Amino acid sequence: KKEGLALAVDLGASGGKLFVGELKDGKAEIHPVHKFKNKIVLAQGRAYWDFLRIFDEIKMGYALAQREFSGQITSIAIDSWCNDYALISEHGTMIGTPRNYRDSRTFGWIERSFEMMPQYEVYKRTGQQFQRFETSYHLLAEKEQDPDILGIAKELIFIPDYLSHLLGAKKYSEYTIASVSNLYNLVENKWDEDILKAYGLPREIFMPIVYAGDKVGEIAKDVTDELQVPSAEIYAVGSHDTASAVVAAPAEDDEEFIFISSGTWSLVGAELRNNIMTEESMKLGFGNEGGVMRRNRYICNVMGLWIIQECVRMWNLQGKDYDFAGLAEEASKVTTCDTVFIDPDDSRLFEPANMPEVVAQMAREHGYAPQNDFEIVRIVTQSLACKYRYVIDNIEYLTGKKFPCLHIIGGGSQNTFLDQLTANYLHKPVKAGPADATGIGNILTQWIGRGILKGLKEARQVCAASCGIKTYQPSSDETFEKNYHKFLHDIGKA
Ligand code: LRH
Repeated sequence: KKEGLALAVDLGASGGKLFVGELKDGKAEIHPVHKFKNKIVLAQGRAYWDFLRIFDEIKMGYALAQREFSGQITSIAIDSWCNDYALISEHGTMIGTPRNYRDSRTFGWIERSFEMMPQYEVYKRTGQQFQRFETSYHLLAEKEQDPDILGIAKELIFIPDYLSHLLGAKKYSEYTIASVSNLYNLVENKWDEDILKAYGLPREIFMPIVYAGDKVGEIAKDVTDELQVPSAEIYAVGSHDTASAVVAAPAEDDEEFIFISSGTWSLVGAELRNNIMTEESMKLGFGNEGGVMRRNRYICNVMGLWIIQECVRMWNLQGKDYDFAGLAEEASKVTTCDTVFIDPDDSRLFEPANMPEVVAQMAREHGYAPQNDFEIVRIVTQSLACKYRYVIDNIEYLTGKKFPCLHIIGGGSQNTFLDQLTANYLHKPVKAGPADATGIGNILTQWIGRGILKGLKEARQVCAASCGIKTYQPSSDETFEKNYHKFLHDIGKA
């Protein structure tokens, strides 16, 4: 009998992945067992998730995994993007279909909320970045636009926690995902009653908190009967995918380090022991996200590979057949526009759109008309690398620390062109990998919860010993520094 087989369900905005983890001689063997696509579903201008299909894929993946591993998987945990939630009626039915965090209903709500409670008053409590897709703004919009729905809701459960509940777990909010709702008081470690009161939101719908590593239930009989496979224990891990990913950052020790969790978003941050909740930190756009084992992820969201994903979606609708690796390769050969930059965090890039045209328009505003698709990818990629440098300079300034290298984890770490450009602009070595950091972090956390690993330090040692990490050395070419200053000038930060 195999010991410790754990199944991770990792849901991202563009797809879900299931992995079985096996611990052998101090190394983690990670077996991908199921994969499916995920996307925004637009209906009458509203943006949703195809929620029940996601649940069904999880069930099918669980059955496949149990069959492949002869019914020996003994634990499962789910993580996903953050912010989005299901509302539950008094008798336990989901009300409606969960919205996608990019839904346009939150437009304007950041500013409107400051009239209910001033910005720094909120920051001193929640420590979060102010981004329009946060739970607080969705709830404010929901209350105004759909008061009946919030009126009958008895419970609010975040997406991964609700999926766990549908499998058989109790109802809860895991700490890392609660912490990024902008409604959770990080200092007092509880839902912030004053913010909820100021916003006119009901306190009763928010769930009790559990922590990553806690056992929260087991797969229910209706599910095992349907699937005809054995049950397994359900664990809470960092329900917020970024929290799980950072568990698998193969930092050499468990000291503080900088990272980019790179996927649809680029989460540029540092794992710290303390929170930084000063006004300056707020103004520079940093948030403090609750981490696994109560670490702090000091983070700034950069728009990330979403921009390229949206370009690819549009190009493929036009009948082109691009893949990410091929595009990055072609973009790396472009020599015509290496000093053309856009601000990847321009608000025009947030919602689904004809992205190649939006990027081209932004480039034209800086005096350059892109000639082809590869130039568009080149401009986005080098702008991302520069934005990373800008954020990391700010982290070093605000923490007063110098970090020797940068870890890039997540699917985006496979973009070798972006990895190398980041090293060049940052003048630091980049350690890229693991690509499946979130799934691996999810599994490592289950092992901590089950007492198989002692804690984060051991988890990271296992991860570093198991995953091939690729190092990119910075170039000594001085034009990168010169171009970086052009970037700062172009985005108005010079
Ligand atoms: C990444 C992520 C990120 C959030 C965003 C909404 O998947 O969880 O940390 O800010 O989705």
